[in-house]
Amino acid sequence: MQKLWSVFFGLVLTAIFALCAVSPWVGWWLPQNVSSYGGDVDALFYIILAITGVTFVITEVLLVWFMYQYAYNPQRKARYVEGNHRLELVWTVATAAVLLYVAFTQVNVWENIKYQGRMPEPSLTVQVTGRQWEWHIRYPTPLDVFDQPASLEKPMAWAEAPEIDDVRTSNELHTWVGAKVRIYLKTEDVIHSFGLPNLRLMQDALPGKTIPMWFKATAANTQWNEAAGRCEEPADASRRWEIACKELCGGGHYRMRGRLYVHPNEDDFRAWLTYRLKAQSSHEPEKTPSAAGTPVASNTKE
Ligand SMILES: [Cu+2]
Repeated sequence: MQKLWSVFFGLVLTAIFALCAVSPWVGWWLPQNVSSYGGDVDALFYIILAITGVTFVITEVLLVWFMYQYAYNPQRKARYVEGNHRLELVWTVATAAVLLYVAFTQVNVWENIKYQGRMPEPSLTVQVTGRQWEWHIRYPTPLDVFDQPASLEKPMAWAEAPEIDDVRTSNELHTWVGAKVRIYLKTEDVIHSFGLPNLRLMQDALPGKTIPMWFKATAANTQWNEAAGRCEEPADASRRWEIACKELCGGGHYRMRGRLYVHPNEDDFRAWLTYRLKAQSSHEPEKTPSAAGTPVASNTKE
């Protein structure tokens, strides 16, 4: 009877392992990667998964085997074991070596994504502010005072000093394929986390701080439709790329979601941004949003 428990334990573990093994083929795996550095992040994920996965399987097999072999037996006396210094030394050193290996393997990827000094010169600067429970997103104006195309790159000081002709959206981040996007992330209230799973990018927003982050998208999922006054939705739902708050930030945390729109090129993006600029400078007095997260009057077309 005692041995049955080990069999049951082993069967549950085998079922869990089988579920993990099939998940990449049934769509329960990583979302599509559309980031220039996403491949490096995924490679680290697989290295760590391989190390922890193999260790997990070995320890669980041993555990089940010991449970079976040494199930309770009233005839057997417990043995007094003092420990084994050599064995303890071996597994301490081996664990330290694995951790050091992971630490050195990840350092370059981390620097490329997170170090300010390594961030490329942006082709587009965006300022994102989290608040309970939505993302406010601010772009530089696409037109200068003579209605000529203006630079979309702004210094960090712009994150602190909004300009009157900046373009604002709620919960919608737009960019184009190949653009090096610099984001200055802020929060108005509590800690939020700006998460873009398809870009393999996540950053906490901390009260009182302005935090730079960057990415370059490698695939498009929308196109500006000037006649309809909206961005085309991708037919395939898996190409609707999500922005999600990844820090539990209050009762409405679950609806603190947004969308990432990647236009095919800069002209298409500028056409959208120009439309939004004109819409927001000409619209009627703003209506009160009916609920947090609902776009204001100028956004109702989408
Ligand atoms: Cu949040």
